[in-house]
Amino acid sequence: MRDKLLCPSLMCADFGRLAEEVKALDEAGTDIFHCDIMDGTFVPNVTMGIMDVKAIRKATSKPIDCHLMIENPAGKVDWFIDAGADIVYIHPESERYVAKTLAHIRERGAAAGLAINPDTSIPTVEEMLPFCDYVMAMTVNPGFAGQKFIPSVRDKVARLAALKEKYGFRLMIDGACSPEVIRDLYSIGADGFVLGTSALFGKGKPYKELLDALR
Ligand code: S6P
Ligand code: MG
Repeated sequence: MRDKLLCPSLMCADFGRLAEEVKALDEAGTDIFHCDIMDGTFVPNVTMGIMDVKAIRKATSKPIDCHLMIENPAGKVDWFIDAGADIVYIHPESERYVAKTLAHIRERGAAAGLAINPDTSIPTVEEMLPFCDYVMAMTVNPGFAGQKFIPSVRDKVARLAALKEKYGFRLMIDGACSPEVIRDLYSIGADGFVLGTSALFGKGKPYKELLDALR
């Protein structure tokens, strides 16, 4: 059976106890810590920043990803790699030189990720895929936790899964990943899932119990 990567979305954690939350999630079996970085322009919200990433880096040795929902990320990816990110996702909708920026992330020794909005089609990003270690399909419009899954993205996930081997990327899903969505999209080829309010936070159960059940 393929690995299933479980990636808690830390914007959904209790920030008053961030280091404790990270340690508890680490011990419960997190694969990758997901950090949502927003600029209030590319998406209508602002959440985490560089200081949060540095604090999380101190609290875990597991991989950290930074999902950059910001305009023109090219000049800013270094900030997040320097803060401790192992994986950096950029959006093609916010960057003119996508492949160049992905190549730069790799040159810096991090893994390069492309996060694509629900209405961004595969033909518009296919030339970028050789530069990707991870491709993350957004199943909500980015900006907020707790939104509804957009069902039309399922077909795109299946078509992206068919390209994984050719380009050598891992296929991730972000947005409204409930246990049912995870089961279904894993069965059609998704490798990893960002876990927010739909599966992990605010459930009143220990993280380990929830992560074990999802795995
Ligand atoms: C949304 C962001 C996500 C959310 C995550 C929340 O813009 O990129 O990473 O934090 O999707 O999960 P849920 O289960 O509350 O939708
Ligand atoms: Mg995200």
